[in-house]
Amino acid sequence: MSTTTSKKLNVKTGMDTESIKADILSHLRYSLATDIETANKKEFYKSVVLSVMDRLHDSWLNTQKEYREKKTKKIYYISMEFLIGRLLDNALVNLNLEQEFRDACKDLGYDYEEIRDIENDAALGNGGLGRLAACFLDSMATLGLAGFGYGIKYDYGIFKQKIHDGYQIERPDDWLRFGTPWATTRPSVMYPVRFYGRSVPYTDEDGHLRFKWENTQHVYALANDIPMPGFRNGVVNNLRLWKATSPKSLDLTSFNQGEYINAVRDIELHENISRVLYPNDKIFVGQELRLKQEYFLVSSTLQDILREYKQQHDDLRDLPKYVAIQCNDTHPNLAVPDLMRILMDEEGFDWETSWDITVKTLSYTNHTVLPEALEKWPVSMLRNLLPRHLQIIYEINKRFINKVHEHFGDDVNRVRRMSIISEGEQPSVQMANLGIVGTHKVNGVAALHTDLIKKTIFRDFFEMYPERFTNKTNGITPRRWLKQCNKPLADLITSEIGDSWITHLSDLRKLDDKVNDKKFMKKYSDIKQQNKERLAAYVKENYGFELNTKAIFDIQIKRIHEYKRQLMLAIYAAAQYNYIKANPDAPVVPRTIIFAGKAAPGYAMAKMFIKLINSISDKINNDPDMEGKLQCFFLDNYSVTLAEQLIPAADVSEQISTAGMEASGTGNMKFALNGAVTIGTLDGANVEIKEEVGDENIIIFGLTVEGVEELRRSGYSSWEYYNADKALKQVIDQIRDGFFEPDHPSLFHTITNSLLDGNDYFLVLADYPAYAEAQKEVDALYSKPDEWFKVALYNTARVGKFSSDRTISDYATDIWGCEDQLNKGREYQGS
Ligand code: BZD
Repeated sequence: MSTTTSKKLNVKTGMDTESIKADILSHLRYSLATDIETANKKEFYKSVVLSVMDRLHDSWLNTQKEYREKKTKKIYYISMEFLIGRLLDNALVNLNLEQEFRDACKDLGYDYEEIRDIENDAALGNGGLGRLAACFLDSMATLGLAGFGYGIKYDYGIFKQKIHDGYQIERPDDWLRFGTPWATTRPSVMYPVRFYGRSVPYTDEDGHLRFKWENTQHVYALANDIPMPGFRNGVVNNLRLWKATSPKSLDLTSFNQGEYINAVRDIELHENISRVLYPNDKIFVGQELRLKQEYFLVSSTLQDILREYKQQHDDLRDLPKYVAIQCNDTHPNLAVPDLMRILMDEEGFDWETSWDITVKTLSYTNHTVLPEALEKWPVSMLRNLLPRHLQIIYEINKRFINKVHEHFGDDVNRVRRMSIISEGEQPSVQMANLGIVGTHKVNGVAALHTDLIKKTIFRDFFEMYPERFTNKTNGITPRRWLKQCNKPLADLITSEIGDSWITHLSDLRKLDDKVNDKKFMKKYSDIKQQNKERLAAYVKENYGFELNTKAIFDIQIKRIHEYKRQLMLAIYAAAQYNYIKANPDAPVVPRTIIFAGKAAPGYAMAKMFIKLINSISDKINNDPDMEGKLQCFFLDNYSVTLAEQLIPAADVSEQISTAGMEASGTGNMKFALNGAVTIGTLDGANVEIKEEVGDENIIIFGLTVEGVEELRRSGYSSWEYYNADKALKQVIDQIRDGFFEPDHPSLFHTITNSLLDGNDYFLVLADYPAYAEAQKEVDALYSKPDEWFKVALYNTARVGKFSSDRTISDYATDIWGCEDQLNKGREYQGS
C-alpha cells in the first residue's frame, strides 16, 4: 500500500472538533493540493464540505445496503426541479455537528458563517414545486423511508435576477463554475436515452404482433449523486441528478472525414439537454428541448429503477409491491408510455399485464388549475421525437375512450373533454389526462385545491374514477425552515418544551400555554426584533439602504405573477404614501414593505410589476415626509438562501392570491411557523392555516372561491370599483398618469389598461377595499404589542400540521403503500 493511500485511509471521520480539523487539513493537502497557509476561502470551504461528506459516506452506503438486504419498498420522486438551496448548514444540522464544525473552522482561522456563505445555492427549480421536492427529500430521509429523488443536473439553474433602473435583467446562474463538492459523479451509472427513429412492427415467435423502436439517436445520461441525510437517524438517501453526455462512439465517421469541428459541435448539441432549467412556472411553452429534457429524465430514471429492481427481484409483475414512483406534476408523465414500452417491447409482457403494473406503480401530483400551465405536447412533435411512445399513447387513449363509452354512454362532448389526444388544428397530448388515466392516484396539494380539481378541470375524470383522487396538503421541513433559519427561536423553543418538535412539529402546541408567560413572551418578541435587525444589517451592507426596524416588516416573497397580486400590495403602499402626504400629522403605524421574486423572462406584465414596485419604492424612499413612517423595498435575486433570512424577520406574511388560483402555497407555512401574522385570502393552504391557528390569529379578507364565481357570473365591472373607492382611484390614476415615472408617463399603461379596460381578470380592484380594511386591522393589532405577539405565538404553536413529515406520512400511507416503513426503529430520541 502506498503511503498516500494509507494516509487517505487514515483520514479520521470522528465526530469531535479535533478529528474534523485533521480531516479539513488533510483534504486541503490531499484532495486539493494546497495547505492551510496558502488555501483561499473557496478551497477551505471545499475541504469543509469534503470532511462533511466523509461523515456521510458510511451511513450513505449502510443505508443503501440495508434497503437491499431488507428488500425495502423504494419510493422514487421524479421531478424536473429540486430547489435544494445550500446544503452545508442542513447537513450539519442533520448530523448534529454544527458546533464541532464551527469550532473547527474557528481554530483553523475561519469564521463558519463566512465559509457557509461561499456555497452557491443549487437553484434547480422555479418556486414552490421545486422547493416542495426538496422538503420531501428531507422528510423521507428523516422518516426512514427509502425515498430517492431523480432530477436533472442543470448546468444553469434559475437565472440570476439583477435590477437595472428598476427593471429585471436575467443573468445566467453559473452555479457549477467551480464544481460542487456535494455531487459524486458515477461513471458506472450511465444509460443511453433514445430519440427519433421509428416504430417497426414484427411478429414474435408466438405469433404476436410486436413493435421495435429502431434507427434511434441517443445521448447518455450520467448519474451525479447528492446525499440526503435524515435528521440524526443515520439514514442517508440519495438525490440522483442526470447529466447529458454524448455517446462515446460519436461520429467516428465524421472524424474520418475530417469533420472534427462538426463532431465536437454534435457533442455540444447532445449535452444541451441538461444545460438549463426552463424559467417558466405556470405557463406552458411547448419547446422541443423541454420535451427532450422530460423524456431524458424519465427514460434514464426508469432504466435505473428497473436495473436496481432486477438485481433484487425476479418478477416484474411484483414491481408495484416494491416500487412506487411519484411524478411531480405532469412533467415526468411520459413515464406512463415509457414503462409500458419497456414492459411490452423489452420484457415481452402483453398489454393488460403491462398496464396493470404501470398504473399500480405510478402516481401523479397536480400543482395548478391554471389552464395555461397545463402541458399539451403537439402530436407532431412527439411523432418525430418519440414515435413509439406516441403509438402507445394512441392505444392507451383508444382503450380509455372505450371505457368512457361504457361508463357514460354516447356523450360526445364528454369524450372530447376526456380524450388524452385533443383534436383540432394542432392535435396534442394532454399530459394531465395521461397522468390520470395511467396512474392509480392523483393528488391535489391542499384541501381546497383538491376539491377544485375534482369540480373543475378533472370533473369528468373524478366522476369516472373517484377513488383515484386524494388530497395531500403540502408541508415544509421544520429542520430548514425553523431549526436552521431561525436558530434563536429554535433554541428558545427547545429550552422551553424540549426538542421533540424537530421531528414532531405538532409538539409546538405546548407553546400555547406560554402566551401568558411574560418572561417567555419577552424573549419571543426580542427574537423577532433581533431577526429584523439582522435582516436590516444585511440590506444595509448589500444595498446601502437602511430599513426601519421599528416598523412592521410586511413581506411578500414569491414568483411574480398576476394571480399572486403583488400589484395589490404595491397599490396599498402607494395609497399609504398618499395618505401620509395628505395627513402629515396623523399618527401612522410605521411599515416597511419588502418584496422579492423573479418574473419569467417572457412574462411582460410580471416584469412591468417589478418596475412599478421599484418606481413606487423610489417615490416613497426619497420623500423625507415618509421618514419613520413608510418604506418600500424590492430585494433582487430571490432565492432559498434569501428566504432563510427574510422569513424569520417578517411580522406580516402576504398571501393574497385571487381565491382559487394558488394551489397551496408553502411560503405561507414558513412565515406562520416563524411567527408572522398572515394577511390572506381564503385560497390554497391559507384555508387550512386558518383552521389550525384559529380565526382570531389570521387576517382573512376578500372574495372566496364561490364569491369569485358569483361575481364573474353576475357581471364584474372593474370600473365600478375604481369609481367607488377614492384612495384606489387616486393610485390607479397616478400609475396611469406617470406620477411614479414622470420621465415616461405612459410606461405603466399596460397595467392600468388590464385593470380597467381589460376588466381586471385577477380581481385586484374587487378585493382592494377589503384588503385596505384588513391592513388597518394589522395596524391596530400591531399597536398593541402584547396582543400582536400572542397572535404571532399562536401561529408558531399551531402550524404543526404543515410539517412535510406529516405530508410524507400521508403519501406513504395512502399512495405509496409503505406505511410500515415509517420511523421503523429509527426514531430520533433527542440529542
Ligand atoms: O407548487 C406551485 C403552486 O403554485 C403552489 O401553490 C404550490 O404550493 C407549489 C407546491 O405544490 N407550483 C409551482 O411552483 N409550479 C412551478 O414552479 C412550475 C414549474 C414548471 C412548469 C410549471 C410549473
